Amino acid sequence: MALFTTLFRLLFLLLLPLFFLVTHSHGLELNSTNQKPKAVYFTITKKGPFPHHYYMTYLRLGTPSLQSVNLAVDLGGDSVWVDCDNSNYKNSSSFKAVNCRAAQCDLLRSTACGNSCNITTTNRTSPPWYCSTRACYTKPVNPFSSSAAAGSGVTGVAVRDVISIRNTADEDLSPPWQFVFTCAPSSFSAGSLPGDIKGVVGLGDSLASLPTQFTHTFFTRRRKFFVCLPERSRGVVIVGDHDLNPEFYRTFIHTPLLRRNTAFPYKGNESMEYYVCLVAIKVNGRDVPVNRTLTCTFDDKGNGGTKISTVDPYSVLESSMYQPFLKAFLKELPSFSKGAKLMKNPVKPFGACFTGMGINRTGLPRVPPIDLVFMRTEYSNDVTWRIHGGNSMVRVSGDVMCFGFVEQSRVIKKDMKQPAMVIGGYQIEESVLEFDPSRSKVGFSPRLEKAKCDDFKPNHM
Ligand SMILES: *[C@@H]1O[C@H](CO)[C@@H](O)[C@H](O)[C@H]1NC(C)=O
Ligand SMILES: *[C@@H]1O[C@H](CO)[C@@H](O)[C@H](O)[C@H]1NC(C)=O
Ligand SMILES: *[C@@H]1O[C@H](CO)[C@@H](O)[C@H](O)[C@H]1NC(C)=O
Ligand SMILES: *[C@@H]1O[C@H](CO)[C@@H](O)[C@H](O)[C@H]1NC(C)=O
Ligand SMILES: *[C@@H]1O[C@H](CO)[C@@H](O)[C@H](O)[C@H]1NC(C)=O
Ligand SMILES: *[C@@H]1O[C@H](CO)[C@@H](O)[C@H](O)[C@H]1NC(C)=O
Ligand SMILES: CC(=O)N[C@H]1CO[C@H](CO)[C@@H](O)[C@@H]1O
Repeated sequence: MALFTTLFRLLFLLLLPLFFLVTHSHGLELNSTNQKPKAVYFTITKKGPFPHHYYMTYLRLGTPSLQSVNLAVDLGGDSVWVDCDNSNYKNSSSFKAVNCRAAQCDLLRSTACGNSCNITTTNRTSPPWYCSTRACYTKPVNPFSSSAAAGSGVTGVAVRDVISIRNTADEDLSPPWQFVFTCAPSSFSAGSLPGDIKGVVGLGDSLASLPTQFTHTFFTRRRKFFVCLPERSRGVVIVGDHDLNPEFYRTFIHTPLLRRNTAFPYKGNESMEYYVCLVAIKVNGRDVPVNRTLTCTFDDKGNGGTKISTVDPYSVLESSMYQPFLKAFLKELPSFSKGAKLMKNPVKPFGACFTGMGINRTGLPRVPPIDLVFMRTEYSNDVTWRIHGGNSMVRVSGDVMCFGFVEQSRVIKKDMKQPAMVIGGYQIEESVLEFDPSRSKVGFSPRLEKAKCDDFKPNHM
């Protein structure tokens, strides 16, 4: 069974370039082959009020004019979905429904096949504009919904349409490229999406995620992408073979990806998310107990491991690790920031907040450095990634700063697999993360010196 699944996946990966090749030659003009970039570039902005910030990008889709749709970035998301009832992306003339017998339908892990032209709901009297008589029904993940996968039944229809993309020099790349995603009805998001977000861009380790689709569009072998989440200005997702300045690249640490699907080798149990193995935490160089059974392995329900997430605004630790971690931080703090006073009632969702925190000349809080130690790769010892004040402390208001890590029991997510630790968005802001699922590893840069993902462009670093 396991072997079968692996073969199945492999076969898809091998055939994938063919599907995209076919769609290109189908009524679309290829301008010239050297239009094929080595890497494509999407901007990320940070949105939302404290404490529920999120990271947004936009895709430009459809015809007659490309419509810009704001979407949340979900690092572990398995595909891309758009609210096609209630967004700028509407009534596109270049849209094609993916036939439920087509291989692209399998990419989106279709749940059913049927006629979506006679579906009317309480809020809709006419068929959806993206209806199809042989619709490929899909059930994408809505990470903002409190219930996993928004219940049962039909949730979306797989479609294909043109997308505009840019290279790392921020130039539009002709010709219009084809992209496969899910059109979900408004009822799917049902008010769960923050701000003016109209869907989700998944960057997961899956066949239909944004990085995978573009990798195959450009026929590069290696599935690889970089993410830099912004603290304030602009961040980036770069998909493709992006050559970094070797000097900068030497500052990266690398650790293997943990595969949840090795524990659960059945279709449907595979992890599209990115997990790593955290072997130790150090505060100011002193060890905090970490239970590796929790942070590096999965139990028979799939709970455990250390997940990297762009949907969780802050890092989350299982209680048995959080408490000693916080204690160690409080113990070391006075030697960095004498005037810091612990507040009686911390601001939710945090466990400890302070007034009178010292600030150094660069405006960063003076706090003990936190080291996350990850499992070694084949070629190195265990690797250490350091978190400084800019990523460990959250300024809540005026003089109030909070320890930017959250205890797990305070966070409730129904029906979701519960990692032992989540490395959340705030902690990875202004660092470059490299995801290389084809070599099964993740890289972390230190926090960028001028603290600007904005500068993360080719030949600039
Ligand atoms: C093809 O590319 C050339 C040069 O890059 C450009 O001038 C031209 O407008 C493009 N044609 C189309 C149809 O996109
Ligand atoms: C959608 O486009 C079709 C033609 O492509 C047009 O007949 C129809 O009126 C449009 N519907 C809306 C709601 O704009
Ligand atoms: C839609 O129409 C098809 C064919 O007429 C029918 O088999 C199917 O049950 C209908 N679906 C719904 C939801 O009404
Ligand atoms: C239907 O519309 C009402 C009001 O416009 C809204 O409150 C409700 O959530 C919608 N229901 C669905 C399933 O979208
Ligand atoms: C680590 O966690 C596992 C799973 O919860 C537990 O069985 C084990 O006793 C823990 N080990 C330590 C040293 O706390
Ligand atoms: C300020 O503190 C950060 C760590 O919080 C450190 O990386 C940086 O070098 C410090 N800057 C100065 C000027 O002391
Ligand atoms: C742990 C878990 O989720 N196991 C599921 C893996 O997938 C099979 C088939 O879909 C289910 O039967 C298991 O319950």
